[in-house]
Amino acid sequence: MSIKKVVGGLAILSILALTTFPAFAASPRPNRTSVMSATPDTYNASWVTGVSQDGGPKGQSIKLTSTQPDIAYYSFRNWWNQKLSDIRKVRASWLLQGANSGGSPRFSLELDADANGTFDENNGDVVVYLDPATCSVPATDGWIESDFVGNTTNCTITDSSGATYASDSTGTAWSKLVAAYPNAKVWFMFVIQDATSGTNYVDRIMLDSAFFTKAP
Ligand SMILES: [Ca+2]
Repeated sequence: MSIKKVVGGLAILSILALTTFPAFAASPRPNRTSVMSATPDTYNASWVTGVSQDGGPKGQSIKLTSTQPDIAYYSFRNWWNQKLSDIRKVRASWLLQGANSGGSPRFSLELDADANGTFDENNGDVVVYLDPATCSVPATDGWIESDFVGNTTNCTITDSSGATYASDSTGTAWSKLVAAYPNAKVWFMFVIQDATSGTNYVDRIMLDSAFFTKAP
């Protein structure tokens, strides 16, 4: 699995999209500005009933369905501006049923690394990739659980700078991420699949005190 490879691939696809893949060019990307102006912040994604880590006919989860090179995403409003170092909980459960390539699906956590109130990847800000393929443990009924902040032994986190943070005897992946960006503030957070054909489900998403387990 290589995030850099995925990102590079996407860049190539984006260029190709201008000429040969209008479907991909038409795919919107989530961004905070759109969310704040109340443009819909989901794409090929919605809460569904009957598939849930909680089980039962009434349980719900977020269903992401897309076919490469199309994408799917669901973004999380009202979880921004806090310091990265103040985050205490980022968890989710996943039921991965799609044909998934490296890095998809994942959370993309955009960081205003220099805390200057803008998000500019060309000026030191970064996207952190929280990937269930590299940070999770098996649960029941095919679900896997990610504890991105607390996982002490089986978690690797990467970011758009190419850096890698791994949980080991010297600390958690998350603690190393925070140490790398001590001043960072959360800019925007979304779950996305962009190298997948098929369907994946996400449930029991915990972002500090916010808990997403059914349609809001
Ligand atoms: Ca910034």
